[in-house]
Amino acid sequence: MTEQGVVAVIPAKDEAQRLGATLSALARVPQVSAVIVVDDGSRDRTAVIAEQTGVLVCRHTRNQGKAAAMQTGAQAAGERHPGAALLFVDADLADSAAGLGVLCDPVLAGEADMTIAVLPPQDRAGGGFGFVVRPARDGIRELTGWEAAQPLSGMRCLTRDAFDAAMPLARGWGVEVGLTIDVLRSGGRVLEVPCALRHRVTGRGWRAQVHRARQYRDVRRALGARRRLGS
Ligand SMILES: Nc1nc2c(ncn2[C@@H]2O[C@H](COP(=O)(O)OP(=O)(O)O)[C@@H](O)[C@H]2O)c(=O)[nH]1
Ligand SMILES: [Mg+2]
Repeated sequence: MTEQGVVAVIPAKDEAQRLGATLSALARVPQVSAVIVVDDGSRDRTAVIAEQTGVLVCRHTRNQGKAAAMQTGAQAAGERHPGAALLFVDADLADSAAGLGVLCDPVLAGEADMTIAVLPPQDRAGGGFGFVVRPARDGIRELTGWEAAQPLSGMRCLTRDAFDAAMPLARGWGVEVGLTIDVLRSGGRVLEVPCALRHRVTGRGWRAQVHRARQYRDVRRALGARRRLGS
């Protein structure tokens, strides 16, 4: 395993249906030298599927949220691959995860401290998504002057130094907005990179609305905490 590559960290909750395809696609990305799945208290076979592919699996016995899972994965990565860049990957990308290489290149080349994937339009628009995207984008602009096309995008590659500068992470679903602001405030160069990724579409049912409401709450909290810290 070479340390020239990046360590992929996949936070996963109840992703048994799509994780297998995501892992096989990731195995075809040459820039990825190791993969860590963090099973965040799943009630399905997520952990078993990850273990069967031979990647490192960290388990939370209880659900702790996306940010906590990312932190657990990053810590395991730091212990086994000190100094390696990290690639955060959502578990629901399935085959399209094979397109993540372009996200790693600018970081490995030293041209960016963090890259963020910009996804093409998805098959169906998610219900009320703009309701969280807009405050996230406005908050990042207000606090850093930086304009994000997709402020909530979860696929990110960053250097170890950039990650460490952003610790502790904002909780739950505020983690992406927090990372962007903290990396920029620490002087990091952040770059959005178009990536041909597809993920599960969040519909308009009550579950989706609950997801969006939680996302909204966590984004507001992440922004509030960073406003208090000042710029
Ligand atoms: N650790 C953790 N990850 C979660 C949780 N809920 C969802 N995820 C993961 O976070 C990623 C994004 O979730 P997803 O439902 O696709 O959200 P969306 O893309 O914003 O609609 C996926 O990899 C999920 O498995 C959770 O409670 N804890
Ligand atoms: Mg998704």
